[in-house]
Amino acid sequence: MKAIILVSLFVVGITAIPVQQAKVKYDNYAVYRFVPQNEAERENLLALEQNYPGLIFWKGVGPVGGRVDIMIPPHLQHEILSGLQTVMTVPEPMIPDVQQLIDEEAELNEIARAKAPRLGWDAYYTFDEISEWLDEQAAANPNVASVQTYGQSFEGRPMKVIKISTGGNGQRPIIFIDANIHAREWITNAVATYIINELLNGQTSGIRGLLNNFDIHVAPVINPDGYAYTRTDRLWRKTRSNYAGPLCRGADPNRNFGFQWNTGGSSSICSSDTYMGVSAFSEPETKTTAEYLDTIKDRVSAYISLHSYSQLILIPYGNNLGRVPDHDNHMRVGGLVERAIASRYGTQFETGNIVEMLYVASGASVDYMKGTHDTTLSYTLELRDTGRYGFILPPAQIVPSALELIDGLIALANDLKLQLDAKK
Ligand code: 0X9
Ligand code: ZN
Repeated sequence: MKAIILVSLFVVGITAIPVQQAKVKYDNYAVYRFVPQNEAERENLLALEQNYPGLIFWKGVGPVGGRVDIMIPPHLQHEILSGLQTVMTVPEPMIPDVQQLIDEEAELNEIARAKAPRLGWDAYYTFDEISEWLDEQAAANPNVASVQTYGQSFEGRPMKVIKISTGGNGQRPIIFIDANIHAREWITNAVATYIINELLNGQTSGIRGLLNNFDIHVAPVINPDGYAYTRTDRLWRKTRSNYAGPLCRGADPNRNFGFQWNTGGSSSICSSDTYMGVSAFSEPETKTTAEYLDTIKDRVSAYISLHSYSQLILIPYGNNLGRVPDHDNHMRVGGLVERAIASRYGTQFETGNIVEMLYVASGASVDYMKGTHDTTLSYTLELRDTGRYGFILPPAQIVPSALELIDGLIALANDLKLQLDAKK
């Protein structure tokens, strides 16, 4: 008996000690942008993407003429670049030292957080801080906001959505926003919480007017474990599960949704950044998010998935289904959103079908909503920038990114209201 207690104490003891993992460093890792001019160049890049695990593709290979951003570790730079030089033009690096950007971001974060330790928008905050802040917002606005924990991540973190409604007895159409499905895309959770704050506490009419016609549901971090892990590895993209075996961590949650899963643009190799997972909805994060969405499916009239970077408004589908039947309507509304976004600071976004604009990618949340639930408008928004900082967008750009996006959302919602009224 004594022995059993001792053993179990020992087990509890070791699991309870927080292990401080060494940070993954990217000293002298450089990001290069290639734009394949013909099929042969495109295939060369594709071969690198598929066969060279040491390279991290910030933007994967798409059509001829599309941008491909590759982060190359210092020890591979000579080999990769001299190889590519024989077949295509090799540009100067877009980001010469990724670690320098990460360090600068960390420093700016620290300064801003020392000034304003509560959640704000001059810095990026942790998963726990965001999660707690959501609960505080609901508690402070009990008549308009509620938080639902609809599931748990692989490592047991709460999957939370905040639901904002100013009336209508649960009958109003819903605009649903997901963010941070990709762990390293930090700007997306910051913009999502900014939107929530404007809806609940905003002083100007702005986005609050939308609440006369819509309920708005925001899930600001739908990949909690991945996001928490970006404090160790700033460029982590996937979840943190280990279903594929002890040596492989995580699947790409935006390749794991159960609509046309594994129909192109996702990898079956578990170490790949676009690993599809062992099966559709293998990841608790995608499974529980879809289960939540299924409960509100008939009311969701716009689904927006926030990503970065590239400044794109992407329309499903991401596989060979190609354009959605109402592609023209998505293009038209995308144009309105583009103009509204540009009206504030001139930031240029571009609208189009995902495969035509970017690359093939099956298993995304937006495809699930359009394909399974025929959601009226379903978009992936790739926020700022176009590559100067990429995923490591300085915190000073949080507020402008949020403000221009809010202009875009207002344009989208105003048009959506007219569409829904016309259908009545
Ligand atoms: O690859 C993705 O998942 C998204 N781009 S990102 O650089 N943020 O990773 C684009 C997803 C759009 N997908 C579909 N509509 N299928
Ligand atoms: Zn993304």
